[in-house]
Amino acid sequence: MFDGPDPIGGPASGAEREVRTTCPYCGVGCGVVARVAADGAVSVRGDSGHPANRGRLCSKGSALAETLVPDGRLLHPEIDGQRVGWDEALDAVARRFSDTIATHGPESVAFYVSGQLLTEDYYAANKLMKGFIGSANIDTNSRLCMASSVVGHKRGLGADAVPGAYEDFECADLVVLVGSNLAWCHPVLNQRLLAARAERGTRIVVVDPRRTDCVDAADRHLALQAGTDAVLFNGLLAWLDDHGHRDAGFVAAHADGAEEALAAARADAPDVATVARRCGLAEAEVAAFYAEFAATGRVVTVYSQGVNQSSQGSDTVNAILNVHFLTGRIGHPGCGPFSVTGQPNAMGGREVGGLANQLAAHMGFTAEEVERVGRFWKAPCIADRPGLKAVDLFRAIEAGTVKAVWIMATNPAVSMPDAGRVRRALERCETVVVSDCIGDTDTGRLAHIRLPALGWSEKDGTVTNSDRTISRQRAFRDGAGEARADWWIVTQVARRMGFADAFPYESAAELFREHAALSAFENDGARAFDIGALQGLDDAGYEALAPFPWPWRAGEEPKMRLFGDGRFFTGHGRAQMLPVTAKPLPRSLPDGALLLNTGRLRDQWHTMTRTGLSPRLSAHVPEPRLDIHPADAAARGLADGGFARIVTGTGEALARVRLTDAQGAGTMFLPMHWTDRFTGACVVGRLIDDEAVDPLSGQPDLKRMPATVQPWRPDWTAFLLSRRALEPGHGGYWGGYWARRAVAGGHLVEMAGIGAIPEIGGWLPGLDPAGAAVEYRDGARGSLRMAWLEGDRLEACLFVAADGRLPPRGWLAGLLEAGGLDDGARAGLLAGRAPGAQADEGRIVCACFGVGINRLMGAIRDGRLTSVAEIGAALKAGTNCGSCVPELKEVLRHAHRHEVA
Ligand SMILES: Nc1nc2c(c(=O)[nH]1)N[C@H]1C(S)=C(S)[C@@H](COP(=O)(O)OP(=O)(O)OC[C@H]3O[C@@H](n4cnc5c(=O)[nH]c(N)nc54)[C@H](O)[C@@H]3O)O[C@H]1N2
Ligand SMILES: Nc1nc2c(c(=O)[nH]1)N[C@H]1C(S)=C(S)[C@@H](COP(=O)(O)OP(=O)(O)OC[C@H]3O[C@@H](n4cnc5c(=O)[nH]c(N)nc54)[C@H](O)[C@@H]3O)O[C@H]1N2
Ligand code: SF4
Ligand SMILES: [Mo]
Repeated sequence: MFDGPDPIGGPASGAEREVRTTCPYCGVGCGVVARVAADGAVSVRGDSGHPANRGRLCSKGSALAETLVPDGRLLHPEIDGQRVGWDEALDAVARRFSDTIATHGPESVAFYVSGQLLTEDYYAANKLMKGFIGSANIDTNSRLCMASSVVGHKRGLGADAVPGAYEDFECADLVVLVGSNLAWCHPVLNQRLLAARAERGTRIVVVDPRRTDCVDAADRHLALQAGTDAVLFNGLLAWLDDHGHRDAGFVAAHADGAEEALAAARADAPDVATVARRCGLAEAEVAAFYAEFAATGRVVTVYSQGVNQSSQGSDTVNAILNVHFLTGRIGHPGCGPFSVTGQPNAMGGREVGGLANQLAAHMGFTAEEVERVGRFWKAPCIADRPGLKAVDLFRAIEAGTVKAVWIMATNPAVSMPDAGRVRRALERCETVVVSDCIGDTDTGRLAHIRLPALGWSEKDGTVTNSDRTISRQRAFRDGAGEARADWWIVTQVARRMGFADAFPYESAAELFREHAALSAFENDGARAFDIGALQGLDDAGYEALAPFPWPWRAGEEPKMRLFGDGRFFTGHGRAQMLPVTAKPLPRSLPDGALLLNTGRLRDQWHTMTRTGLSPRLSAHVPEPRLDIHPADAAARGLADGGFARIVTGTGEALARVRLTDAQGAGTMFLPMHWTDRFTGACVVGRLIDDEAVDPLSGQPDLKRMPATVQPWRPDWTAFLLSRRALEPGHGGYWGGYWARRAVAGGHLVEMAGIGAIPEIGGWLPGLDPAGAAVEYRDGARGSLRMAWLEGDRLEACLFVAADGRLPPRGWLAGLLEAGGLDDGARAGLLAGRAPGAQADEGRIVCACFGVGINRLMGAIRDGRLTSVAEIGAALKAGTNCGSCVPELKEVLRHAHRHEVA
């Protein structure tokens, strides 16, 4: 359907080649062209022929080649930490699962999978569990991500189908971002929105308790109280009706439940004054937003985790759908509700039925559907009822009723709420199998059997992005070590469990054809998901498959936009408006506690197993960072750049403090990314309990956890730079606070501790303190500086200070990359700066061109730069993906404020 140059072949060796594939990070699903040079070096660029990005990439996409390093890959199957062959590992998984099922029944086993699997992998895992093991205990990390939207879609639209397309962002007149930090989390979609705004003046409203980078380009920011979105949208529904903005024709012909929904909305939010009070907003702001919404026909309401990850996420989704139904703003260019999905294949997982409460291909557990899928699969004992949702699944593991679990492509020891409890449950579980591309993950550490999976660049299959576009991910390199495709691993285990006939697959294409056939099987149009046109696709066609949106029914064209005809997938074909009653926050807020909000950073991806390998991406926010309002910080004695200890009922964490008024008073924000592999104590999942869960979707509330915070005052601080990888697993000193990251040429660990400085001998396994080439001690000031050389190259250096005064890291880190040290560098080594002292880059603001805060400030000062364009001309910063533009503006504002003062 979308034209573009023909994709060029899969893995081969020798000559230079280019392969078109898809970015493995967010749900925008950008097309990527990977170029493999004759020597095997990889570079990437955006695919100008891909409909999602038309050549654009963000900082994470641009840095993909940097993450294609062998560091940390799981290369061989392992049982109890010992390398084994594939046969032995697969036999062991099959035997352990079969034995458990034979003794305790099919409900005693489970799979926990992920939106980072390809559709073909997902399809195989779902078929094995639901069709052949006979239990629906397969759930996915999409439970933590999109489950509330799934419920909202099904209730309102009758199917889990995003109505619109990315193009709608470009032809809308108003885009409302609700609980979505599009600038950081869907950057290319944000770029498309900003380009449209520049061209046609699209207005943008941000609804988020934080002032995110999205606000930079917005006309209005509604910094509402966390958890009050349902009030805001109920109020809007009532207001629209009261002020004559109902599309009476659409409602009469195509929507049910309007009066009930309006009655509930009026009870909750009868007028602007009530909404303003309940949401903590000014009346004028609310009134202006409502009027703007009413006056604009082309409105897209974009929502994400600020809405979904809530104990009333499903209802909030329906409150949003209700206003689009009341005004008939759905199914046409430039309007509609738009759930932006997180993971590259969150949507594909929903299509195959990867959630425990779905069966397969948009079918659920009615007797008719169970019979139909069972017949299609020729499944002897298909599951006939929903299985356990993620939180309940891990509780069942804890209780011992689930005795064997296979975790694929997700890191629940970090990402689940009450991650401490999840870890204890896994420690107790009889059989834990983990398939991952990375060897040492927090979850992998708890596994009995570890299976090496192919990673991006090696794996082959399809993914579905946020606007239902299905794209191919293609392999362009051989797998690392003995890693194999996830679908292959599942297929092999299924065969060994006795289901060889149903798992004959030798290629991803075979799985795709079967998936396509099931989507069309006895589908008379009642099921939205139908890609029957592709059930006969041959291998060459699969290889060449160009991106297309579903549905693509046999004999028809793919459909970019749904519901334009006013027909929905509810039984009666009408949209369903639902009465929604806003609820108070699910947890009480003790005296002195603040609300802890959690989410994402611009340049990291989830548990950092891949983005953490990139020095560029790790430089934007180098350490776990707590954002807090200056007033809340002052009241607690917290200083900017100091440390904070954050405590909740389930756990605690240590993080660096950043004071910022972007954070609303009474709230704090911690990124979700750090794990035990990257820092001493900042697994955010440990801080959040698993009690507050949406009763319908099972999605946990990860954004509103009461927490107390206090200063943590170390007696000394230090950093260690080393050419060799530094990880806690390698031994050495890792007490108190530490955070490690990749730097060009090596590794950097920041450290801090209480009490006496530990014995130096223990710090650096393999490095003898007596072997230090240079050493400087100042007993009075409690400072110590040491450096180790190998030949004339810097091997490692350690700086410790009791007064907090440590040199900048940039120049020293650069020495790791340099060849031999010249005399000047040697002389500067212990001072931590070059003799001529050029400015240290400092924290990196522009990841694409590696431009740091110090260079920026210097250029602004010396070059008298006053605009982002001038910065771009001088330093290139902000001229590639543009994600740092809001931050550049902030730096400019700050620099000029300083100048005036
Ligand atoms: N850089 C980067 N991008 C990513 C990812 C990543 O790890 N890194 N992950 C991907 C995935 S899987 C996902 S799911 C998406 C998530 O994408 P987003 O949902 O955009 O990201 P989050 O940071 O989780 O949260 C979004 C916003 O919700 C706000 N919020 C919190 N509470 C409330 C509330 O009560 N009401 C409202 N209105 N807003 C609230 C937060 O302040 C935050 O700014 O990102 C995807 N993209
Ligand atoms: N506090 C808090 N917690 C959250 C969230 C939040 O906002 N706040 N957000 C939630 C959301 S929306 C999400 S989506 C989750 C994400 O959380 P996770 O899914 O746990 O995070 P990832 O780091 O993406 O884990 C993916 C794992 O799969 C591996 N992997 C990558 N590709 C492959 C592959 O092809 N095959 C296999 N077998 N393995 C692979 C990676 O190395 C990594 O270990 O976190 C959730 N948890
Ligand atoms: S926007 Fe998302 S899909 Fe596109 S390059 Fe960035 S991370 Fe990858
Ligand atoms: Mo997600």
